[in-house]
Amino acid sequence: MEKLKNLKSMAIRFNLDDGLSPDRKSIKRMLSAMEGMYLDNEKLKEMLKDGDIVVYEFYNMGLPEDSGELGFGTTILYPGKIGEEYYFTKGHFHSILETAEIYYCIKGNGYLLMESPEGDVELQELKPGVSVYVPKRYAHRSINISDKEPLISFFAYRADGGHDYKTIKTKGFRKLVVERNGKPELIDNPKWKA
Ligand code: M6P
Ligand code: ZN
Repeated sequence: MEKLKNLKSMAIRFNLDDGLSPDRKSIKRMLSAMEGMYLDNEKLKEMLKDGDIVVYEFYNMGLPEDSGELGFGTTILYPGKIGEEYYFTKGHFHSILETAEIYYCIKGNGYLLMESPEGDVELQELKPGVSVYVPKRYAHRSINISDKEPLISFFAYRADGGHDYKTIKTKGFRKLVVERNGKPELIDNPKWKA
């Protein structure tokens, strides 16, 4: 994307109901891009036979990725499950590990799952009006536990923080949030590779 030069202030609208912006194009994460990330990958492939779907979408303002700038926007994570696992975002460490991030939940109900390289796990509930501070060094993943509403949050982090997906893609998170007896439960990831 053409870098914005001589940056002036800008006003970007994010709809409080659906989280979408009329001022920017969103980045869509399709179910096909999540292959291998859910416990029940066979179920995912079966679902794909009925066609690909948007699991979540989010925004990148295309600001210069330097330490003085902020990356910000909304993430809209749609409701759904694959087997007993709720829809989630891929999850990532930041390329500059010492990069914190804030989330502010606008709508829906879910969790932010976080874990450090040393294996410390943090879980915070996301509900409208709740802001969550994601500490430096923690990978983070949003999880939507609603069966009808999207989980919509606003986020901000240092623009050059970057995204390291590799570690999570290969090892997954140590913990998963699944639905058991109609309720969300935090369980050990049986597939987690040390
Ligand atoms: C949030 C922010 C973004 C991130 C997006 C999608 O909106 O943390 O930086 O890109 O979620 O999550 P992921 O990058 O893990 O797919
Ligand atoms: Zn992040």
